[in-house]
Amino acid sequence: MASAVSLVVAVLGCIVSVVIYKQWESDPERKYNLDLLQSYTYNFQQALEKRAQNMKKYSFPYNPAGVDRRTNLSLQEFQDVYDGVWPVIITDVVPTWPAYNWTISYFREKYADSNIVMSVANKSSLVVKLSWFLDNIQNVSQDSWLYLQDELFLLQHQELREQVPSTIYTNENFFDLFPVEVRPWDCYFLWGTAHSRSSLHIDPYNWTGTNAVISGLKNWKLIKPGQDLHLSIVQNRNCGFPLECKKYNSPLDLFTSSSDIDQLLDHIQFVEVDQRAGDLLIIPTGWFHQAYNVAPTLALSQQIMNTKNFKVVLEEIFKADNLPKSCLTQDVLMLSPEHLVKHVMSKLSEEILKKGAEETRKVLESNRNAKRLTRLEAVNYILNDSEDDELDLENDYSDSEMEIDSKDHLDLDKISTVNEDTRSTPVPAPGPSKESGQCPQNDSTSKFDSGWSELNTFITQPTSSNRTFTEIAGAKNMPRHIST
Ligand SMILES: O=C(O)CCC(=O)C(=O)O
Repeated sequence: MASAVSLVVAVLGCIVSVVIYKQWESDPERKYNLDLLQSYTYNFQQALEKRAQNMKKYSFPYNPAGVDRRTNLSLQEFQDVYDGVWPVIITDVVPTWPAYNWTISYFREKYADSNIVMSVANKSSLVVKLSWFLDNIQNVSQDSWLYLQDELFLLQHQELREQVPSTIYTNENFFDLFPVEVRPWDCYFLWGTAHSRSSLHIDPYNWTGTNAVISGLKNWKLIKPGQDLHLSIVQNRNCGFPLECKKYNSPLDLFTSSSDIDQLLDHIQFVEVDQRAGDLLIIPTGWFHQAYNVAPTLALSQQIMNTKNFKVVLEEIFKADNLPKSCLTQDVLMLSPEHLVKHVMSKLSEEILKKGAEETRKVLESNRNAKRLTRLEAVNYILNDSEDDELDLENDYSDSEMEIDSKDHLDLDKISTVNEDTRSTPVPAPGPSKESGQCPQNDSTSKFDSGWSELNTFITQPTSSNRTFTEIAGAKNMPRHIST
């Protein structure tokens, strides 16, 4: 009798344990970060299906194959239908920005003499006076165009940066939790002549990109994730940033007319959209994109890492060997996205942070000290159209054109100061011991790293074997994107 009771108790005990375990296992909070610890894959197909479901909650007449133009879009609907999955144009935000009033005459009056980084038909990047660009803004052709692409211009002119406020769609941004030394610069100044264009790329760390057109007109080709095998992506390239990332750029120019490009465009799924003055385009993680300026166009691009894409971004950071996943312990399972990002950042080595501070200092200095082209030099350079003949003017301080304008002077200390807030925030899940910010590689915990190098972060169908693409290049002194 006693043994029968023990048996029943044991069986009941087992059943209860299984039920409790099942509940624990299916608790989304409990398993929140398990996928990241193992091998994170963003399932685009699933995200599309969820989007289709979510669309039913709202009455908007969506264009499921195109880019919707939205006003009064609630944050909830943005998150349900677009964020992290499908591009959208918001039409009622940029017109409220002070920056929307920027004109050529405003820049001529206040910044004519400022140094700015310019690329010439995607072949090379130079530093010129802004007035030089403005003088030549109409002086271009299909093959010879100019594009100011400067990540530091607004950083160096805080009074301009302040005219670009945040939006409800971009308020949550975990890049703010990155140590300032490795935090991506946050407002890319893009002023292109007619015919200028970006490369075909995915943004660094596969972030979500935003692009605000202040004046002019852009045409975009945005390629649905999962088709990278058709895009001749240059393999095995890194961004070269202190916080490294994989670079996914294509040499293809979707805005040239050739039978190969026409065939490709017949074959792949992409959306084409015009972005007018006042439009804010939000490009989700995983979408290759290329922009073409139909007319002279002034735009600002920024980046978001938020609840929808933070695992993709973190995966890219791990993938580029900035730190091993073994730095993270099982304890991170329960962390909120925000705490998880802080935790990963707290594991970056001092070496990476030092490199970040040093790079920033060097780039700012070289930009400030750059020799600027004289009008004749620039015209000759453009006319010579020489692909290999890159000008290396940044370090040539001997020319009489060199000037350091005190009005452009930047407070370097401010920029390279460690973000005490982020660095000192206690994180609930201490990993392996961290000597001076370093996370030691520990083979005994490498189970989390298994299959790491072959990891596919982005899938579109359950059977596909697509690689994750997060890309960017960088003009030689511009550690961010869109050059080839
Ligand atoms: O406006 C452009 O030229 C493209 C910008 C872009 O793709 C980016 O900032 O990632």
